[in-house]
Amino acid sequence: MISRIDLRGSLPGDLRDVLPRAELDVEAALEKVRPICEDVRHRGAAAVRELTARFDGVELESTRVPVEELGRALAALDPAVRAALEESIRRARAVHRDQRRTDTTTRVVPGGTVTERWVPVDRVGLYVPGGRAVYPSSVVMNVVPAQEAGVDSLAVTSPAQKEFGGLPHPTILAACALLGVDEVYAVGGAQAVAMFAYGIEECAPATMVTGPGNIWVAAAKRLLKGRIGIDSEAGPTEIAILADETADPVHVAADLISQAEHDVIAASVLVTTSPELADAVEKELPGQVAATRHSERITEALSGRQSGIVLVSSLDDGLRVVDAYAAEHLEIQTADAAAVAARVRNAGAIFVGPYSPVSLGDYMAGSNHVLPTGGCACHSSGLSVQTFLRGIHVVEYSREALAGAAPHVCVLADAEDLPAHGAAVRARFDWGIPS
Ligand code: HSO
Ligand code: ZN
Repeated sequence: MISRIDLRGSLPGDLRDVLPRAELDVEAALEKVRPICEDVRHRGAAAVRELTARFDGVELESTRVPVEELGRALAALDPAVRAALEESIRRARAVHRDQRRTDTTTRVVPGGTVTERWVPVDRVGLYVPGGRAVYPSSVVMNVVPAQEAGVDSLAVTSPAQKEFGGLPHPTILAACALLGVDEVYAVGGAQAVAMFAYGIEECAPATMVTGPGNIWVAAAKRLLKGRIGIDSEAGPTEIAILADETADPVHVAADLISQAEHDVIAASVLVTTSPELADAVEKELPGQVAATRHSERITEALSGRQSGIVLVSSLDDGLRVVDAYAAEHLEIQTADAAAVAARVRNAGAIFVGPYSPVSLGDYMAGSNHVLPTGGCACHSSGLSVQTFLRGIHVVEYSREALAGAAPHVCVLADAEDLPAHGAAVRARFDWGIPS
């Protein structure tokens, strides 16, 4: 069911060539998405309504979901789901509140200061997928950091669903209500991203669009990036587990399966120093897979070339492998897991020890579950308060402080053959630099 890669000899120079990984061809979707975005740009709400009729089979009177529908969805929400969402929000808020930045002022010289001022973006549009993947937890993970960053205006959009009378999925609406978001649209796909980027009659343009989506949403985000800010492009989900002989094969198998449940192209990778553990996990998988609801999807994900068990000869090699892979989620199930985790350099999030499975992080750890995929964890981080902030440098120098810097400014300006730069300083001292 799952392939093996034996790296117990010496490790290859570029590990990324041998490690399993899914590819998503967003580039190919760009040409299809371009006319959709142009249409929304030029014809606004009329285009969004036509595209919704064409792609979702729903005739919308208005793209905006009436506020009463949010209250209605919350009233009808299963109380256990409500309680779990409330606890998830509470924990996420606690973690994200601590991420808030305070402005810092550095006195560079007497009379010369640079302040870094943190300012939230004005307006965020959050995309929430519909259809097969209904993730109210992702509404929490996107909305909470934006709110804690101090974003004033927050709108959510999710595809219109025929079976719910043209509204987004009711659990999504209820999650919005719990989070205090009352601006919600029933629009999905590339047209939703274009709606936020350009604005339409009933929806003001947003400064940033975040949230996961299908390939059309990813392509529209790539196309419109620059006009709008985006979070990282969400690819298929990944779990890597670094484990030694102390790991419990039942837990390891369950965790590999848990993320394979998302998608047939989801990736589950075990990196281990223990051939015995590898054998035991391989033995464990079929039974657990057969016993779970989405066994077909999971089987396809686990047997795909993006998943596998990688054997290494030492924990050091294992660390090199997981660093090269730069997983979205990395579990450490080894002896002294905290010390091993401290040595990891590349991962979206790290789950340490036997009682920190990825599923905990998906819903209830307080951490964010929107994380970099596809190896992007070597240069990017997951969603956080920082995603929604800009650090603005505020420079304030007195006459004396400028005089002190002036000779150096003029020398560097001349060295770059930009004498007018130096002149802008000299002009303030009657074209001479005071000594
Ligand atoms: N594991 C997914 C998030 C998620 N899991 C939502 C369950 N619901 C990507 O981090
Ligand atoms: Zn998940």
